[in-house]
Amino acid sequence: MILYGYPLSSASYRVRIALALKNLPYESITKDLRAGEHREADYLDINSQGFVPSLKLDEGTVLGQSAAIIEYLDETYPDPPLLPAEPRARARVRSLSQAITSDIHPLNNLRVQKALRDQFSATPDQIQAWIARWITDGFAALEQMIGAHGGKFAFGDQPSQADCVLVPQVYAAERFAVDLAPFNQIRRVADAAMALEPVAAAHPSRQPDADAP
Ligand SMILES: N[C@@H](CCC(=O)N[C@@H](CS)C(=O)NCC(=O)O)C(=O)O
Repeated sequence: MILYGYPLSSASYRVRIALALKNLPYESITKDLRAGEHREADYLDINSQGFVPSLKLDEGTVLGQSAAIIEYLDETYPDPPLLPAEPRARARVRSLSQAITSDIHPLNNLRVQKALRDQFSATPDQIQAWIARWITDGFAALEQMIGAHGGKFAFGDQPSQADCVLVPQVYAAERFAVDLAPFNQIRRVADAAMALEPVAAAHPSRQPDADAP
């Protein structure tokens, strides 16, 4: 499999964690977002949204959207599972994940930051405040959701899709100097996940092109 991604991209980081937890080998191709490589014609042929990640499967099919990729991996390589078998638990893991993938991350990704800067003349401080606002709002709700079951990880005592998504969002929050002090549950479960070697190996600093800004 080939993963098209970028070290600092949260959505790529999610898939790297899932691949690592399942111990699946893959080739990594970096698309440098700061250089606009994800908007070049050859990559738009692979991913018409111009987003990373994309996962090219052995027989050539290309999958986009990190959550869809993680669910595909889980269905194809079920051990260890990233979604619980029991439908209510499965739905809760998806709720936690989507609180980030649908409601926090899309407001803060690069194209939104660029639009704020170029179309609405936002300053770097205003962009930072925008990012912090949506992460803080979303994390306040997640803090309740995670605390409600009190497991070792984001949901329960095994790492799940929710951890694949939470760890990169915590990393992004730290990069953008968001105050995480109020979020004890989030920090607790993110630390537990990051202590696992496969999760640690997916960290941006440990990727082949880690020097990319
Ligand atoms: N919902 C998509 C989001 C993908 C996404 O926003 N990727 C970011 C990097 S984390 C990206 O490619 N941004 C490029 C841009 O905003 O121009 C997914 O989960 O895969």
